[in-house]
Amino acid sequence: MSTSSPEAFTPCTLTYGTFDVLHFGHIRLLKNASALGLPIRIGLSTDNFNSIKNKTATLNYEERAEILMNIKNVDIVFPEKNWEQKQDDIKKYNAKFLIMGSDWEGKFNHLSDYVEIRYFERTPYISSSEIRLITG
Ligand code: C2G
Repeated sequence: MSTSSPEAFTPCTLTYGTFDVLHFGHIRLLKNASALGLPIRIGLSTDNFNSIKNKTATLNYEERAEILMNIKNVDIVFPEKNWEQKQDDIKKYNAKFLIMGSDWEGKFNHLSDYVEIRYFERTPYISSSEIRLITG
């Protein structure tokens, strides 16, 4: 698959996140993404962007990317370095859908001229920070 020009990318479903200590909440979101029938491309928060988001991750970018690249239907993981890159990413990766969990409800509606936005129910009672607490 050549990546020289944006239209070379097949249509996809795009999502973003830290995806630290991958758990079934993340997996359910990615399953919902798969159900849209297109390959999944993930803007993965860099370690630097996580600090901007006041988030600490147990795993570094490379480790989190390696895990995601081995999830069914995920064909590209690329760095999420800032909040503003999404519009360019939508064009570059030929995104038909942008999906996020419901904790982001409405936050990306300003992109709805470029892509179909879907918010999926966030899985309650599970989060990376809770797992970190339990596993110490
Ligand atoms: N998620 C979920 N259920 C959970 C935990 C997370 O559905 N129990 C979803 C979130 O809603 C998000 C995705 O999984 O869509 C990744 O979650 P995080 O890694 O917590 O992502 P976040 O730090 O919120 O980064 O530009 C957007 C940001 O990069 C999102």
